[in-house]
Amino acid sequence: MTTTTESFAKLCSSAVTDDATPIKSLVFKPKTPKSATPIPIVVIALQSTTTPSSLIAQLTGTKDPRLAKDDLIKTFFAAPSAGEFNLGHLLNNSTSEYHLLIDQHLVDLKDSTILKLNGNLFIEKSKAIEYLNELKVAKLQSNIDFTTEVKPQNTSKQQPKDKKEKKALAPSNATLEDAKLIGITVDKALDFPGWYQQVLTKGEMLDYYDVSGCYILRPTSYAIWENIQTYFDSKIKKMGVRNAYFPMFVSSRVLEKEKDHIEGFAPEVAWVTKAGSSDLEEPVAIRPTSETVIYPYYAKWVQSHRDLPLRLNQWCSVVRWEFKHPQPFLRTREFLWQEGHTAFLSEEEAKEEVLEILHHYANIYKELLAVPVVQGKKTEKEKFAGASFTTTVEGYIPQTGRGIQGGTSHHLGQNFSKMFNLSVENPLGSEHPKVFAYQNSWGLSTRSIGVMVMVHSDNKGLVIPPRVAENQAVIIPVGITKKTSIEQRELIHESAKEIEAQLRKNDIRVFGDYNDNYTPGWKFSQYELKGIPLRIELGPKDFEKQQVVVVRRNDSKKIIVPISELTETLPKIMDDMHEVMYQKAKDAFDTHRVTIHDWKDFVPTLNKKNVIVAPWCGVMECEEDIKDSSARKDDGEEFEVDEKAPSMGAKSLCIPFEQPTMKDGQKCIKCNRNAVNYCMFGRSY
Ligand code: 87F
Repeated sequence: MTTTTESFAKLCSSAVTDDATPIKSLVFKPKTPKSATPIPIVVIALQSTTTPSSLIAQLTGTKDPRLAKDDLIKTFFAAPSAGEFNLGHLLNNSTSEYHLLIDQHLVDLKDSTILKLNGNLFIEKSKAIEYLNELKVAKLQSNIDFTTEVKPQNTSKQQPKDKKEKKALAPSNATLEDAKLIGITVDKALDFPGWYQQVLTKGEMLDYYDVSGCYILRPTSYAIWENIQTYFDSKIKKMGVRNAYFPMFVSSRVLEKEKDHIEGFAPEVAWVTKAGSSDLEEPVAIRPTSETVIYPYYAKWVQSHRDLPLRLNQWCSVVRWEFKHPQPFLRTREFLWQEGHTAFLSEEEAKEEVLEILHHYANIYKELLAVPVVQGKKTEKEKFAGASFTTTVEGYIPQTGRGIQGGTSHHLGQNFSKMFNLSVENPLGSEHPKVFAYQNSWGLSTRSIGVMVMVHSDNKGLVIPPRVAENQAVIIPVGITKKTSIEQRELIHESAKEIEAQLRKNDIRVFGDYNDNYTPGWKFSQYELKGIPLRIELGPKDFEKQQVVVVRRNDSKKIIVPISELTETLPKIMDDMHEVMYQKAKDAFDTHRVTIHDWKDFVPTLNKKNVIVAPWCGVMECEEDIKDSSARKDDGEEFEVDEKAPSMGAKSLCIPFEQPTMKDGQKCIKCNRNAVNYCMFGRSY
């Protein structure tokens, strides 16, 4: 036995358990040219599950996979033979990739189920899943439904020629079998990045594009952005902010004006250097943010203190040519945002606005996206270099245990007004020195949509909070069979259409799906995948009782509602859903935001997917030390196996406005200095 399989053996027991569920571990080898190295396919399934190789081929995009012979299994996993191969041998391969497919029936078992492996080894299901999840080089696909029918290849030869044949291939016959292929095939808990990609693309939120780091926002996600816009736009207009639009191009001369602050960002600035085939005389930059575009005009427009405050906002896209791994919504080379830029005569007014805006940001997360955030101030190290201070809303992604910045509101003091000469005569008289304006800038982007998806969506697809969903409800006629008379069928369709019109009149965003070619079951899966908050089912029996069945996407709760009460009940159901979704997310954040006082607890706590609140001295070198010292996944007892993939260190996320009470003489979590406040630290996006 090798050392690695020994560590797997520790998870197992050899005590015979009579009612254990037997599982099989199979290795397949796809057909490859002789000169190529095959990528093996490992299938972990219940003994009772049939695992057709045609489906395995389709899922892995490989050709003709066959059960692998002993030599391949020896080479890849150092197992003595195919017959003796089990989960433990996967640890022997830490360098070359392989596919790993996990049976849905296995994932669906209770966590405490005891699984029987070959070699008379027994392991608890939860431990096995956790173990599989940690495997580094596996291309993991989980929740595989091995009963799924394999889709025929769509070659022109196979296209149905006449109407009769066409009908035979219509979805009402393929029904749920097809839905299973179209649905999410990756478990959120097992392969979070793979799950995120599937949820977004199959949910029709977004599509990939042929420029790396750029994505298409499809109507479903753009509608969410529009709802955020409508909400925030009305809030800032009430505050006296006006919208405007400035050009997207910045001359190098103007961009240079902000030299000190731009310096660190310079590598990310994208430039237009050509028109057609000829070089531009002077290249122009594409705005990464608009301070340098806007402030020269503020200086021009503000001539007297009566021209202040000047408060403008623009909705636009910006470009930052990131080189880090792009992630839809979270890190993209072009993204949509709003940027507010304001100038005041007094510092107090400006500072008041910074917090008011931050409060609106927190409410976009809480009241629209049902996502909890912590409000606070950035440390000197993490603030925007051009700001006198930066405030932020910080979110949390449970599956990765990482913090994520959700929006920032900066007080710029007089830093920019002095640079751009944005000044007015002193209202006290010309004998007094001129006053430079006090400025703020603030921004929130489409990243917020990514956070919302990561927090709420599940293995059935998107879960969109009702207040931002493009469509809040879908009406689906159900229970219509061959025996249902034409009259009855028409009555149900008409009633559904009436309900639709009535709800729409009351500003509920609803549509009906009356397509007879698809079964209700197929439609249910489709709208679950797309995250429509409510499904309204209307069948013959419901019609008789003048009621509908309302099903909530977030928790599958079913509620019977009299048709006459639907318009008043649906908003209440949606408010309750929102509350439940928010509370669930808040519980996750609250239980994973851990207050500690000893450095020895820092890394182990961090490694349990927590963010940390700890007393801190406020010294930048100490913050850097915390980041460096937490960079490796060392929980104090065991070092990470894969030295090449060290986990990132913890950054300071913010100094939360809501502070635990500080004990007299409390020391910093890391150094010997006295603590000045509690700071939230975490691995972050
Ligand atoms: C990337 C390239 C060039 C961030 C950049 O947060 C410049 C920058 O100035 C840059 N990335 N920033 C800071 C943006 C500050 C501020 N701007 C207005 C905001 C909110 C909206």
